[in-house]
Amino acid sequence: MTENQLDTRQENEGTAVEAGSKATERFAASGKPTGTGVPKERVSLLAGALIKAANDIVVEHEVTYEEYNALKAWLIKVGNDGEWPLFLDVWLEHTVEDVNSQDRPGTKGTIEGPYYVPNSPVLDSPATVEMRDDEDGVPLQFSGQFTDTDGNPIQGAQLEIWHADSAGFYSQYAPGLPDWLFRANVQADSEGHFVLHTMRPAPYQIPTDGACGQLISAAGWHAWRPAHIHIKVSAPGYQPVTQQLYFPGDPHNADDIASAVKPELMLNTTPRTDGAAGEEASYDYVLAKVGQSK
Ligand code: MBD
Ligand code: FE
Repeated sequence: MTENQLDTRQENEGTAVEAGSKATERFAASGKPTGTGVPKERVSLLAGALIKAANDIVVEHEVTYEEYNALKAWLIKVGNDGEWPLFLDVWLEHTVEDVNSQDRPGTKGTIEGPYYVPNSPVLDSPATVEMRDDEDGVPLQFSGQFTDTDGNPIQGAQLEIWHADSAGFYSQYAPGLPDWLFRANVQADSEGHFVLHTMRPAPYQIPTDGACGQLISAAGWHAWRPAHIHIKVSAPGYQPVTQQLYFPGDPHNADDIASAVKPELMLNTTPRTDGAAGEEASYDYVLAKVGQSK
């Protein structure tokens, strides 16, 4: 990116600190950080293991004082930039998700990431997500059906989606976008079918001007995620699934910075068969009952 392009991007998108502080606030308000439920024995075990792993790295790689102080300054910057949600969701959440979904039958999940917003507009299927009048990009008709693991249709299923626009920006995290742009909660019909009209999102670069971006450039990595649609599905009596769908052929499917791509999460698009503009794709959801495991 040239300096000019970087300036334009920051004007459109806001800064890492803006996006980071919103993600940090949102996490604080989400009800997730209660913490008090983790027993002392687990805290001691896990914090002890983490500290030991860090100490082992120092020994193995003979870490210098210059490197130690660079780490200290960087960790302070992660907090100042509000980028703990971004850092953790990019470099750690994928393993937490793998470990916690390994016994759940049905549709694969993947990470939630830092940009979910609850209480998006509730729309009955067939639905059209909020878009601007002059919205750029390729229209995408996304449909599917919810069944249980025996193939029976599920009633009362809903599908929350959120994704970036065709320039790679998320509403409520980049300035100047309508609050509910590309965010919706679609109610499937009584046979579990849903149809949703949206636009194909663009590949996404995590903010490059904050602490995470500093790490990426200091290490010579890249900041890209493949184009993806975030989805949370749920139905009464079933285990919810948080996932993302990706597009075959995206060069970043193979080197997602967040390590969140799985082969089961590819959305195969074809040109619309009814002559309408854009593409269509379908994806069926198989949900496990509460308590059901492999
Ligand atoms: C995203 O859109 C995302 O999905 C993740 C995991 C991290 C940063 C931005
Ligand atoms: Fe995302």
